[in-house]
This record gives sequence, structure tokens and C-alpha cells, in this order.
Amino acid sequence: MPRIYLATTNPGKVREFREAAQALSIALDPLPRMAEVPPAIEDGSTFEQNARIKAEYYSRLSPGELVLAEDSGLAVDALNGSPGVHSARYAAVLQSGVALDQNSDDQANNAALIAQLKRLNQDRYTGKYVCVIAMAQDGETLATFTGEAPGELLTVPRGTQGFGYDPLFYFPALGKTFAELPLEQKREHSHRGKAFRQFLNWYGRQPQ
Ligand code: ITT
Repeated sequence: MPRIYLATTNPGKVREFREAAQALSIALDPLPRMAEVPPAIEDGSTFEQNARIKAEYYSRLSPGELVLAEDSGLAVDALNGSPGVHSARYAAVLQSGVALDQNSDDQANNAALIAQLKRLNQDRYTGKYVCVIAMAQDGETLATFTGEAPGELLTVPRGTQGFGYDPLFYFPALGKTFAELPLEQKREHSHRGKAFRQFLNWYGRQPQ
């Protein structure tokens, strides 16, 4: 079975990618020795730049292997696209005003987002999740794939599944937040599921 290494430190992403690969004839394995190196410096200004940075950096750990990394986040229209590339460290960025390397926990990020939204005092807050997957080998990006999921932001959390901003991310077509969806259903509609399906399409066309 062909193998792809998954380079992410986020357990929520790992769960979703592994569920997506379950029924496929591809082994999606955690990248060995990732914890032994300092984390990649995500200093790009776009999701694509950061996805490339991570995939290229971590692919150097396993010469010759295909490495998948992704950068993702939430963009809220009324907040001019924030938290954007700072989604994982939004609480810390708002507090300090600088883009620290250290991620904040989900609870702190959600509380920070709710506080920002409440200041706007609107009826509806539209936004989207974005995910860019980058595939790299030996420090070079081979391809990138983007998926987006449009939705609305709540100021009262709903649901216990998923991770990150999912309890606040309401998907009108289903009348539920992403935290109220089982993995399979989230994959069908999510930014990550869409980017992954594009990746599979590309991968299926590669000479094996
Ligand atoms: P890696 O860089 O190691 O992959 P990370 O968590 O630091 O892990 P990102 O820099 O891509 O990853 O930040 C993604 C953040 O965006 C994540 O921590 C959540 O806050 C948010 N996010 C992305 N996709 C999400 C999803 O499907 N559900 C909820 N929140 C999501």
C-alpha cells in the first residue's frame, strides 16, 4: 500500500485525515521524528504560504517520502478575514498584538472570537473556513489544494464534536454547527474534506 506521511501537531486534524483515508488504499501515517525538531516557523501571510512552509520543512525529515501538511483557519467577514492565518493563536495575538509562535488553546480562542463578535453587535456574522493542503517531497512542494466551507458564526457554542472553532461555526444548510456533526458528515462539507478530495484526484493521476 502506498504511504503518505502526515505532518501536523493538531490531533483534530489527524483524526479527520485518518478518518478520510480509512476506506482508501493509501496509508496516511504520522510523520516519524516530528517531535524531535523545532516546529516550522509559520510566518507566511496566506494559508498557502504556511502550508508550503510546513510541508517543505517537515518533508526534509523523511527523504524520498511524500509528506502532506496543511494550513487552515477561519475568516470572518465582519472582522476583515480575522482570525485568518492566526486562527490557532488568536487569543494570544489579540492579547499581545504580535503574532507569537505559541498556539492558544481552543477555549481561549473561542472566547476571544466571541468577544470580538459581540463588539460588532450584528444579527448575523458570515465567514468561512479555509484549508490549503501542500504535498512536498525532499523540501519541495509538488502541489497544493484549497477547500473552503462557508458558514455563520455563533456567539453561544453548540455541540461537543470536532475541534477549534467548530462549536461556533454554524452550517446553515444542515442547521447545525460543525461540532454537532460526526466526522464523516463534517468531511462531506468541510474545507478539509474538500481539499482532501482534490488531493485524492491529483494523487490518483500520479504515476505509481
Ligand atoms: P499544525 O500547524 O501542526 O498542522 P495547527 O493547529 O497549528 O497545527 P494551523 O496553524 O493550520 O494548525 O491552525 C489551524 C487553526 O484553525 C486550528 O488550530 C483551529 O483553531 C482553526 N481550524 C482550522 N480548521 C478547523 C476545523 O476544521 N474546525 C475548527 N477549527 C479549525
